[in-house]
Amino acid sequence: MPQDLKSVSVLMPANFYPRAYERIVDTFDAVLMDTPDPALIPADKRERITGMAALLGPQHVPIIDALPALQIISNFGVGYHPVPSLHAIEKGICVTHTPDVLNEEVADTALAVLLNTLRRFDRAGAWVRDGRWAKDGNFPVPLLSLRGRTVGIFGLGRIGKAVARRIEGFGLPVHYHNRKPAQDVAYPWHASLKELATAVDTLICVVPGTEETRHAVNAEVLEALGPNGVLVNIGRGTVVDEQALIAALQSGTIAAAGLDVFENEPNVPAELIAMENTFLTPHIGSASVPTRAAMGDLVADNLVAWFEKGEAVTPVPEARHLTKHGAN
Ligand code: NAP
Ligand code: 8YV
Repeated sequence: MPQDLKSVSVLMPANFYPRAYERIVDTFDAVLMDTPDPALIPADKRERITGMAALLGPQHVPIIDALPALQIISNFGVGYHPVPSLHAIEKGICVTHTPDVLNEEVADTALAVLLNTLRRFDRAGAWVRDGRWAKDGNFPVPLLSLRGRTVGIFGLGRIGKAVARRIEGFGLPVHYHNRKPAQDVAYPWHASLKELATAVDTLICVVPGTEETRHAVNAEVLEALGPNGVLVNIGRGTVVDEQALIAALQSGTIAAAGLDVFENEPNVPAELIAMENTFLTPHIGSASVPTRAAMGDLVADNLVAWFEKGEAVTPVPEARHLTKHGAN
């Protein structure tokens, strides 16, 4: 018999993303807690909390360990932090994420970051707003262009393919590197990231942040990209060795970088901020109200499906074997 969802206790940050917050508060017995500190879990809820919604990070490990009845964690975002997720899954707790609903939005952002890095529309806009057009004359013509480029995609998955379709629309060739060739595309595949970087002059990173991808974009890869090279990172900050990138941008090893994600968010190295040849955005890949609402709906839908039907809608690949039947 389906559970009365109002009797299901779900832990969630009080300042959670609006749609997810509203849906969870309306549907479940929501337990609100902004700081993930086990000491703050109300004593009468500790044994009762079976669901959790979060933007999962390593700080959640003690919370996971403090909730003996926890069955499912619904993560806001397609990328999921490997540390708390794998820790939870090892304990038999299902972890879900929000794939597909943000593909096109994030791909739009990737192209916006790439175009701004090359053509500096941000600074051109400020030139008008700051009255410099009338005062100082024409906006200085940018050195770089998208024209004639060959684009490499590191991580041709759901979002990577949406980026590739856009690049094709801009009339440019696409190459890629995944661990294995994708079945449904004809773009040239390269067996290593260095081989990809050698073949292209524009590298867009859309891989997840895992142990395997940590600092995959290093000094050697940047050297292979070359002096006309442009790096865009829309995946995870850990994928790029930031110190190697700073050195490559300072020395002219590559021409420019556009970054939406950083190693130690929200802290961005002062060197990257000070440089003329960087375009930086504060992790806004999926940031529009409609897309964040779709993500919020999927966060809530995963919890509802788990407690009503016994299976999540979009478990992360490592949790696909978990069902409510096998949980606490
Ligand atoms: P996805 O469909 O799983 O695609 C990931 C791709 O990366 C796959 O094609 C995979 O191919 C490849 N890959 C994984 N590990 C690799 C490795 N070690 N070496 C080479 N290739 C590897 O994921 P998605 O939905 O496109 O999302 C990708 C990532 O984008 C997310 O994990 C998240 O970190 C990031 N993201 C960022 C934002 C933002 O706001 N900036 C928004 C959404 C997502 P193989 O398995 O064949 O290697
Ligand atoms: C963030 C993202 O989750 O989905 C992902 O992996 O990186 C983004 O969509 C979102 O910005 C929440 O902070």
